[in-house]
Amino acid sequence: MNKLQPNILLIYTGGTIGMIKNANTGALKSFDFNNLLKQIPELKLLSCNISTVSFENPIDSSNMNPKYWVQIAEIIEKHYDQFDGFVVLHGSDTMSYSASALSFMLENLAKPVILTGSQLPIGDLRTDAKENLITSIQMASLQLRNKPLIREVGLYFEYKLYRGNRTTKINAEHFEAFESLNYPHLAESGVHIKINKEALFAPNARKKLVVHKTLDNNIALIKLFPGISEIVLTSILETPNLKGVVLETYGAGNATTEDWFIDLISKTLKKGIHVINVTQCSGGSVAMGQYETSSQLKNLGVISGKDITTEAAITKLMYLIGEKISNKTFKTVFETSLRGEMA
Ligand code: ASN
Repeated sequence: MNKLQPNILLIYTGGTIGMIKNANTGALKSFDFNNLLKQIPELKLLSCNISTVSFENPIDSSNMNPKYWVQIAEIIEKHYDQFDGFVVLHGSDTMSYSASALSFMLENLAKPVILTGSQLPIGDLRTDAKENLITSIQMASLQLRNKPLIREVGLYFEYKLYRGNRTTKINAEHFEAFESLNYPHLAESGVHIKINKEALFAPNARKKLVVHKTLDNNIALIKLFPGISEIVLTSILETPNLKGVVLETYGAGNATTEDWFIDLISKTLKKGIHVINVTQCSGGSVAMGQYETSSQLKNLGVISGKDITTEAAITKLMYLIGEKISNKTFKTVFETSLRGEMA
């Protein structure tokens, strides 16, 4: 390796970027990594040393789960000291969940971990994969006084680098597939790469990387809708061993004030199940107490997700329950921004 250049580890997990069409059915399925790399000889021209590691069986990211998140985190942990930056090739479908999960799992991260992928396979003539991959590697290689410039989990897609735990996949068709509505992008790639320095996360550089690997998935996600029935809601909230719920409410954190609903939430909280209020809106924040339709939730002790995305709320809940945070402090810890995921 050329020591004067940053060392970048490319981690291939799967996704459209490395898929090919099944000749008989026309459906896209994962392909092997070496073939993928052959498609981009330009990688050799970049001013960094690239090493690669691949999942043994690359996946469509719709098959993503916490076990794979642990695998990715362990690859990063194992190679953390030898590399200056990490680029994770990942399907776009659940990329925001993985970026959020990794942000919580990698405490005191002081190097870039950039997730990217594409909407069209790398072998396709009109592919968006090459730009996404090449610029992600360049962003992960950026240094300031011999130290990585980006020191957090990012997501790069279609000319923009976002804070990973602030993103949501918003489009299955457009190349611009992601949005970060409550936080500005970290960098933009045009003729030049422009870094939005004030938006970058500043970790405590004196602390060592701690990798958290226990995620508890005894949680549920409930999206309210006008007409949601007591019987459905009750059956979800009575799930054995349920420890937490992300409740997608309306607008600024509002919900029906019908007695059965309030009683059910109250009973759930009394059982020690954490209830997180997040908004169904793509942008904006929960502000319990702003309307009468959220005051009771606030008084009951429902946790405010503020302006967090559902993806970050789900993974933060898995992480904090996995960390066995006490019931006494859980609300305060959840309502604190740990990795820049909320205001
Ligand atoms: N189904 C694919 C995946 O998430 C979609 C993509 O990568 N664009 O793996």
